[in-house]
Amino acid sequence: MKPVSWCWLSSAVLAAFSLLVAGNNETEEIKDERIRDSCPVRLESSGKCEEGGECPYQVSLPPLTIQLPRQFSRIEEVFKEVQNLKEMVNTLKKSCQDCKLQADDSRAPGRNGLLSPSPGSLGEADDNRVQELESEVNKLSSDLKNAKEEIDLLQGRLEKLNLVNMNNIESYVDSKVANLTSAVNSLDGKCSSKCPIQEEIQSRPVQHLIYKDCSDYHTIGKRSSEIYRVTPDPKNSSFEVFCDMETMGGGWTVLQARLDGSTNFTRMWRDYKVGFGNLRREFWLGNDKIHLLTKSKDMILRIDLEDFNGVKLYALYDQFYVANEFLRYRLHVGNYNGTAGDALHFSKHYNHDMKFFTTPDRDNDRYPSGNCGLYYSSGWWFDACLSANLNGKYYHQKYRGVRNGIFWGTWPGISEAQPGGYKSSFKEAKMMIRPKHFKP
Ligand SMILES: [Ca+2]
Repeated sequence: MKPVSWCWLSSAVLAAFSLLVAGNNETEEIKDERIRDSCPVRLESSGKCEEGGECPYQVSLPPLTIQLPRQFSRIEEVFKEVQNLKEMVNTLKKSCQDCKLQADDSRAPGRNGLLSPSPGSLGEADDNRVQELESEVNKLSSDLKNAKEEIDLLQGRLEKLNLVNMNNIESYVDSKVANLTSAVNSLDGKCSSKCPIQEEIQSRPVQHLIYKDCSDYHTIGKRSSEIYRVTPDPKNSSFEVFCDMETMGGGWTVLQARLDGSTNFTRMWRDYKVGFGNLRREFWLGNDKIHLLTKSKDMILRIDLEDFNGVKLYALYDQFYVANEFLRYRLHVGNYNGTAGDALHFSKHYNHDMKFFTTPDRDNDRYPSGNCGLYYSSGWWFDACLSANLNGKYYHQKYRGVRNGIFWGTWPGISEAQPGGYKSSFKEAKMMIRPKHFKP
């Protein structure tokens, strides 16, 4: 019974195995090989049969190989993937740990010297910084102060240089004007003697359509002291002047007149520039016009004065020229002659020659602490400040206080102390010019 059952068992196992193999659609070769290599099931006696007893049998089975379905092979892939995933997770985990460490690092105070110091040291450092900034500000402000002082110093030097340059320019212009004037005069002389044609032209009336000053009107026979129109410079427009055709033979162009106080002479730069007043009474002709008149020809200046005692004196200057506005109407006056004294060159300290024109609103004087024009209420070629001022206030009698009346420092007795500090003034004053070479 038992061997049969073993055999059956073997057959059943084989059948099952065959079924498994048949279930698998493997290739025929594998099946053939398996059949070839497989061992048959063997049932054999162990050879140690007991007398009258049963012999033990043993079953030898061939090595068992179970073919798993193909899908099972994916397990390996899955396993590999799981392995990969595991590695990835580990990597991530590690990097996450690193991250955390870095994050902790960045929170840690005082690392690498780049991070914020602790609150305690923060305040201290701020204080130090504030102190540093304060000392820097102090240093800068002291530097600025020094710079300002230097600038002031340089400005002072610059002003001096400007003055020096201005003097040079003016001297240059003056010398050129003098040269040109003498050249023109010499040409005039040549023409009158050696150029008959020119002489003919000169004799025509058209030649005197332009009257440069009052002497030209005198030349054509005008003898009444009147208002005439003159054109000292053809490039500039003509203007009216009052001509004195009586004093010293006439031909005088009047620049200034005082006789009754009807015109206020306390005026600003603009008024002195263009002129003001009434040509028939009191007036200032105007610095621009005076410049043009004295520029066109060499002029002489005559000053006539009369005090309230009826004393009449005069001062004559052989040279008189007033520069243009750019040169602040600088006065050039020289070669005094006359009876009133040379008040324009009173002394080394009171000298009006070569001085700029100053008005109450334009300080060009040599008095450093103030404006002479403002103090003495007029426009004039102030030094620091004056030994003459023909544009002072008109007083009808002696006056007290600041000597701001019409003043001529060389007038006899004018500087003598008056009882009660009274000062003398003038009843009349007049300034007029005529060409140096004019022969009435
Ligand atoms: Ca001054």
